Amino acid sequence: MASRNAFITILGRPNVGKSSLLNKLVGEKIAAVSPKPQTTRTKITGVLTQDEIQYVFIDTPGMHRPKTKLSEHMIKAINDSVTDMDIAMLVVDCTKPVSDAERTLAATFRKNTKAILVINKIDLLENKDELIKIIADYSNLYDFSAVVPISAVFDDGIDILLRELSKLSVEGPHFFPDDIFTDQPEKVIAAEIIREQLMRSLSEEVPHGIAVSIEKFSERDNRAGEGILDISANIYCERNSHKGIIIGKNGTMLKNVGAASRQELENFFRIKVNLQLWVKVKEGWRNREALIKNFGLSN
Ligand SMILES: Nc1nc2c(ncn2[C@@H]2O[C@H](COP(=O)(O)OP(=O)(O)OP(=O)(O)O)[C@@H](O)[C@H]2O)c(=O)[nH]1
Ligand SMILES: [Mg+2]
Repeated sequence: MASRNAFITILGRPNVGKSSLLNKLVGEKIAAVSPKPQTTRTKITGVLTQDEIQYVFIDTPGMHRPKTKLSEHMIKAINDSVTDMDIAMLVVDCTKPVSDAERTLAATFRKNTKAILVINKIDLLENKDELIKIIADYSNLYDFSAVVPISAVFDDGIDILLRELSKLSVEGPHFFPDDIFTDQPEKVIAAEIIREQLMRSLSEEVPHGIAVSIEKFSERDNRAGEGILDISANIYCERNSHKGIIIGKNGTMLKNVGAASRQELENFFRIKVNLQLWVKVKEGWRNREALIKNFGLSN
């Protein structure tokens, strides 16, 4: 059969479950997920090849009103993704009413944009009849090719979503090797795994002001001949007081984040990991272009 492809941009407001859905679709945890809005900061590409069809998913940061230079870069990442977009997947949270973020995103769709409305978190609906009104409200935004209610966490409706996406695929080459699921470098994935744990463990403004950079990433054999991956990472925060919070009383916070990160890193890289974390301060880096660029967060 002739090969086909589908380039799909995942859009939506913060915290609706875009990255959770991306991970579910590609079957690997490639994007950080957390209960806090604005977890995703850059475009993340995920790839799924099923027989003749290759799906390329672009996860984007949640659409929000920018408050820092970093935020402006995040919005730019969204805007860059919607130009030349073939297929849009607008992800919404069924427990939230239509917001300006969805209106703004739908307004970027051109007449010929094929868009699917994905209504996520349906596991949270007590009464499934509520879906009818939710679908009607969101359907006013655009003439969607399909509307698919799902639960990314409970793997409900994902097969139906893929079937709808397959209908929108077009004849054409596979742009990635068939066995690849992301084009993100391993170091970036490692940094995101650590940042995800920090997002989950810290509260208020602290996690949003964190950047993680991998200083060492190398494999060796220990004396028993077992493979070990040595990873050393710097955790940057915006203030001295934040540094204290990240390290925690007697270093417990950092120790717990380190233990949880190491576990996740071992799961992902399927090798024993030796992890070292260092906390450093870069005053107000989210408003400093050079540092944003340095952390790989500018487009
Ligand atoms: N109950 C429920 N929770 C979900 C579902 N999908 C995602 N979540 C949760 O919603 C929260 C946000 O998920 P993310 O995948 O990080 O959301 P996002 O849209 O990528 O968020 P940003 O990157 O901040 O834009 C996490 O706590 C997820 O576990 C779902 O189907 N059901
Ligand atoms: Mg995300």
